[in-house]
Amino acid sequence: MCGIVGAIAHRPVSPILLEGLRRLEYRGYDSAGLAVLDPDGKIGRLRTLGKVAQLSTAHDERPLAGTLGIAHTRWATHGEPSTQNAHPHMARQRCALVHNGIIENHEPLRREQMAAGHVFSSQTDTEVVVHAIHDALAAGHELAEAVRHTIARLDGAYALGVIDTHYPDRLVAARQGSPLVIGVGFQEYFIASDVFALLPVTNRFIFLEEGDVAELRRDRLSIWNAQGERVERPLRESSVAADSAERGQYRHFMQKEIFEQPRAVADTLEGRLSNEGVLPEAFGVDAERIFAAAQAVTIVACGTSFHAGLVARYWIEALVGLPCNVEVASEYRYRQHVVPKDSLFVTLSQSGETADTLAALRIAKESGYATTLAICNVPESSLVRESDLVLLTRAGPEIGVASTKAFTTQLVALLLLTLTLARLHRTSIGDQADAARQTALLRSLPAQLERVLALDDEVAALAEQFVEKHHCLFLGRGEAYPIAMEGALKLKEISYIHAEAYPAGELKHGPLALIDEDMPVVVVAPNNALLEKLKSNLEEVRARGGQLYVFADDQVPFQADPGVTIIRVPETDDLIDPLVFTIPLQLLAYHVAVLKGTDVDQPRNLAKSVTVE
Ligand code: HGA
Repeated sequence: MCGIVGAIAHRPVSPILLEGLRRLEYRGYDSAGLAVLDPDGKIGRLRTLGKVAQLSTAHDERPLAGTLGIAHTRWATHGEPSTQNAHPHMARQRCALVHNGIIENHEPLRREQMAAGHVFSSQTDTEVVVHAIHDALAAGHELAEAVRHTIARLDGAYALGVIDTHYPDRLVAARQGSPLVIGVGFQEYFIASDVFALLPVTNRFIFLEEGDVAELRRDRLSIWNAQGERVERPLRESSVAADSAERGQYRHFMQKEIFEQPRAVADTLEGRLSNEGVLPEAFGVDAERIFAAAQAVTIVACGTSFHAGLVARYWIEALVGLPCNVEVASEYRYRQHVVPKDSLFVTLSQSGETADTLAALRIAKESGYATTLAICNVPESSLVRESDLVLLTRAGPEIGVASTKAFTTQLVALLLLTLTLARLHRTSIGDQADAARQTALLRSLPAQLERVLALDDEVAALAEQFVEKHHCLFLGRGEAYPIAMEGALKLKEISYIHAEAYPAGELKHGPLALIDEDMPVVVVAPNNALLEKLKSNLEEVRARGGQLYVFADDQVPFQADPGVTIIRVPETDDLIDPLVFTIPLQLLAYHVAVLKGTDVDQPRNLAKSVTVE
């Protein structure tokens, strides 16, 4: 959340900053701003409410010239979205700052600074940081030192970019709890919240570690760790193509990402399967030994990733026979929990920077788990770096705020985990004979997903029946229940229709009271052992005049009747049902949102990569 870009170069930086912001916009989009040190040694600043396009237009009218600058796209945490609250924030026209994160002790700092005569121009928590840096500079500290001095007084999370009129030759950055990467060019350096922002200017990156402070000059880079010692951080080359964050022929990123799923799933499986099953090395050299000794699994995640974890609980308990607990990270991190003996701690996150999930991981590392495993889409993320074991999903950049391909590739990763555990724990599904069948099934997944994507037109037509609705219920049983939860989440995120998911068996314990002709009921109905039970639940809805929309396996003998619409999903196997049935629900949410005219990729109030608590 919130995107930061900064640049120090021999060329004008405004175009680099604006393009960087455009590429980071998925992280936050309520306001944006940039500050550039002009040739006269003054900081020019532009801030606008709304999206980066507004800032670009303002910049066309009043361009900022200069070769050193910082920029920001905001997702407000403290203070409403407004021009006044947009970053960069400045202190006495001397220094300017951009911030991602939350300063938890901003109130006492603000009181202290106001008493000392500082005038505040925003309601943000951020502004205290720039005044504190100003005071440290005024006390005679050099810029990097002033930043170090300031962060020692901050509680909370931050990624910072700072410029100062007295130091036209440097840009200072710092991070703690929020991501920040340095881009390395020829006689120029950049900072950004992620690599995509900088791909047009470089593919060489240095990832700052927690507590690092960096000073970027045109010809040199210096980094200090949290203890104030000079350190070298490795330079890495990114193989991500600059155009990977482009929409191409698609109308929205979300649509592109839905249709990329067969390829994303194929890439996630690539090199991880042999004809005998999941390759032993898939999770790292030592993983097999630890997995074989595991007696329990805990999965912690947020949002869509949490739903992937819930599916995995059905798989792991049924196919491996180990107890599996799944919990949202924001709850897990703040409660006392019991760590079962020899248990694995698994985190799921697209970005690997999800604040609550990262915090949960850090707690888990102190709590006596046998090992920590991250299932993540970003190789250089904090979650990956801090976990013992890693399985990377290879979904590629996901820009749409509503997660799609990250979810299905997480499911693939969790299936690989389940099958590996099953083999090591010698359950029947882990048998050699089964392994060949599972491999074939997994390999058939991309083709199966292609087939289900062919439902696009049918689902688009169906979407028309949802546009006028204000509420919607999603039902499923077994593994289909978390898939129903994910379908409801997609619909509410991007179409703003209130959607809830229930295990179908829970209907009569409450939600049945809501059923009438204005409450569409979407049902996830794979052809599995729970189908007959599910059908009885649907009769309960029909008997009360509910409108049913049933996504059913080809082979299920459902009858379309008045009040019952059936959407046939190509027949598949129980093991991969959750993946297959996810797709039409994503398409449904997408088409409803398009028809409603909402901002599909950047829905209101939300942002991608939830790096604040
Ligand atoms: N707390 C700051 C920055 C917000 C942020 O990082 N969001 O993700 C503000 O509200 O401006």
